[in-house]
Amino acid sequence: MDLWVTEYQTPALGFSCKSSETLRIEKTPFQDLAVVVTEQFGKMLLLDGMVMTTDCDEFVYHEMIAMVALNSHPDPRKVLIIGGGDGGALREVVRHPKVDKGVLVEIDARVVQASRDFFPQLACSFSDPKAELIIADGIKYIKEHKNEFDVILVDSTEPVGPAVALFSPEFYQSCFEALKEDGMLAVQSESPFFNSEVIQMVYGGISRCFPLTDLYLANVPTYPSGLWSFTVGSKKFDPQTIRSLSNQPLKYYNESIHKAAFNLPNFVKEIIGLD
Ligand code: AAT
Repeated sequence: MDLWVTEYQTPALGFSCKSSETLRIEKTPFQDLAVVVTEQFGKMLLLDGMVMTTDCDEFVYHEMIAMVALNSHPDPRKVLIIGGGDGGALREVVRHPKVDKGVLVEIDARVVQASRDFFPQLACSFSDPKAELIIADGIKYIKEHKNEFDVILVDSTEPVGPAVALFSPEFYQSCFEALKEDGMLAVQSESPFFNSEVIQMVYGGISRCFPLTDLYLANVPTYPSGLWSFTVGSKKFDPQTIRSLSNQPLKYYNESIHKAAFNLPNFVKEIIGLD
C-alpha cells in the first residue's frame, strides 16, 4: 500500500512524499510530531504537519544556518542555538575549530528524543564535550543572558505556536543584548516566494537593533518553494567577509557559496526594500 504524507505549504499547494513507514506520531506538550520514512528523501521529521528536516537535504540548511556567521566572525568561541532540537545546527557549531562551547536551547524535549531515536547523524552532536543541551523556552533563556555569546543562531519553526515570539522585535533586541560587543545573529527567515511578509518582519526587526543586516539564500528542496532565506544581524563584522574559515569538508557550504549566497534576485531585494 502506498501512503503519502503531505505538507500544505500554502492553502493552495500540497507537497507530497510517498512514505513506506510511520516511525513515530505523537502530540507533545508543544506540537504534533511525526517521523516518517519517505522513498525520496529518507527519514523526515514533521512538526505540526510541516517538514523540519530530512536525511537527504538536512546538510544544506544546517551548514548554511551555521557556517555563514561562524566563518565571518573572527573568533566564534561561544555559540547559542535557539530551537534546532534535532541537533543538526549544533553538529555544525561544535565541529568548527574555533568554537569552545555550543549551547542549544530547545523548548520541546520530544524533538530531541525523536532525533536521538531516528536521526543519528544529527543527534551525534549532543554527546560532544563542547555541547550543552538545555530544555527551555528560548524567549525566557535569552532574557536572562547578557553580553555572553559571540554568535547566536535561531533555528526555529515557522512563526506559529511556541515560535511566534522568536520573530518579534523584542526578541531580536534580547539577542542583541545577549551578544558580546562584536557578536553576530543568524536566523532562518522562510521562503521569499511564500513568506515575504515574514522576511520583512525579520529583516525589519533585526535592522532596527543591529548596525549591519543582510539576507542570504540557499536551496532546501523539502522546504516550501525550495528557496530558503536566512537573515544576519551583526554588531561589527560584515557577514559577507570570511574571517575564520573552518577546514572541515562540508557538503554544501564553501567559500564561493558564502559570497554567492548574498547575491539576491531582484524580487528578493524588493521584499527587503533594496534597489
Ligand atoms: N533544524 C531544522 C529544524 C527546525 S525545528 C525548530 C525547533 O524550534 C523545533 O524543535 C521547536 O520545538 C523549536 N522551538 C520552537 N519555539 C521555540 C522556543 N520558543 N524556544 C526554543 N525552541 C523553540 C527548523 C525548521 C525550519 C524550517 C521549516 N520549514
